[in-house]
Amino acid sequence: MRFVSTATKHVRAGDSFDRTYRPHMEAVVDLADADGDGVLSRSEFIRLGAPAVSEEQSHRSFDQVDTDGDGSLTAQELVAAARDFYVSDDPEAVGNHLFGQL
Ligand SMILES: [Ca+2]
Ligand SMILES: [Ca+2]
Repeated sequence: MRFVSTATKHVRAGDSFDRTYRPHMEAVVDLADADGDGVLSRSEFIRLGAPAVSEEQSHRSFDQVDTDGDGSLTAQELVAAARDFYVSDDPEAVGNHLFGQL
């Protein structure tokens, strides 16, 4: 429990979470960005799919994480979803659609 409260405090503190997570998400985008435009299209994101996640769920996740609705995912949108996953108590939080629920 102490780990969870300490980790949550770290995630909520300033921009330290973004600084820590951004390189990870940029690497994910780089690996999956087949056309090299610097963002993930829907098809690039779907190809990333986790084995336990249906293609239908991947489409729903894409729609949730694409918060500006431009049809592509940036590293920043993925970082925001990850932050949301760790700090939000809302079961419908965007990050829960990407990573599942704790
Ligand atoms: Ca791309
Ligand atoms: Ca977007």
